[in-house]
Amino acid sequence: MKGNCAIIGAPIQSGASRPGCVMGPASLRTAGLEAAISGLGWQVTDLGDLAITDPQPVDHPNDAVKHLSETSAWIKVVEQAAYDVTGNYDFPIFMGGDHSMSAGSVAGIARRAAEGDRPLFVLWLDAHPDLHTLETTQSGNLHGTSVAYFTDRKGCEAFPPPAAPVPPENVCFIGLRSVDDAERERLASDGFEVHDMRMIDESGVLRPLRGFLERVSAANGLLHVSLDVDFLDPSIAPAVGTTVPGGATFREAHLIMETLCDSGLVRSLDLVELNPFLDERGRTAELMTDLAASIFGRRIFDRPTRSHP
Ligand code: NNH
Ligand code: MN
Ligand code: MN
Ligand code: MN
Repeated sequence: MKGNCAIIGAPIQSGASRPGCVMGPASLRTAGLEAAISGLGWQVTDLGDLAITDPQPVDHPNDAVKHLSETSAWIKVVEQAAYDVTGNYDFPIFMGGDHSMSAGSVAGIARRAAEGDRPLFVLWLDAHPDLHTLETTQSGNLHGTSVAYFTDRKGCEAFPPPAAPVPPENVCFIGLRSVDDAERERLASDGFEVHDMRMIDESGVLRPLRGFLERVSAANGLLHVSLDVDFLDPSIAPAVGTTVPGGATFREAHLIMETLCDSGLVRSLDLVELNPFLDERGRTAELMTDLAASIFGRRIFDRPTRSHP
């Protein structure tokens, strides 16, 4: 047995512009996530779906902000679940739900990591940096605020206070290609590690990823990976409300997952933004499941191999 994995659903869609992410966990289960990972030698427990009860009304002066009470309530529930599950399992997978889920999952994992005196690092695989605050968001879609929230919360005070903010230097973005002005400023000034799609075109995915993994390893850090469907090119992953052309290819995405697996540093994973209402015959759910399997050890061959005599 390679370890204990928990899968846990957070059917939240209040942070996204288009409804449908509520079906994300069900779609990943239908695609066979549990069997894919248990087939690789892990013991997998499906903890079911989280739910919110009775969201408290929360207001904000920025009138653009949408569904604040509901999203705040979700962040609180997911944070507590992430804190609990990281105490009992080697490797939890959080199934979204839109990306506001990760405000809670990262905050809860960070609370756990701080107790164990290990620095938490976050790999954010996304077309977007999700660095808006409640003050700067123009769309009002709160899935665009998760990273701002768990790194310092300034401007996100309407959300529950995070116990242990993640330092921006510990967050690495790969795949960016849609960045708003307010986010651009923070990316330039706050010390995040940033690899946009042009850099991936120029260097490939391995060079930036390996550099980041070396930093995680040198710091004896724990690594959380947050995979937004729109990190992937829309031609292979249509099931997301915010497709952006020019995303990661099938092999770039798998190579990242395979390299993450080899590193042995990853302790938790978010699969977010899957909107099954927009999918084509389940192909995006299957791809997200296969990418998760790659992080858990699925590979074409066991290494080392010799392709030439
Ligand atoms: N930056 C945009 C906004 O705040 C888009 C955010 N949408 C995402 N993020 N899908 O991953 O509205
Ligand atoms: Mn996102
Ligand atoms: Mn995105
Ligand atoms: Mn998105």
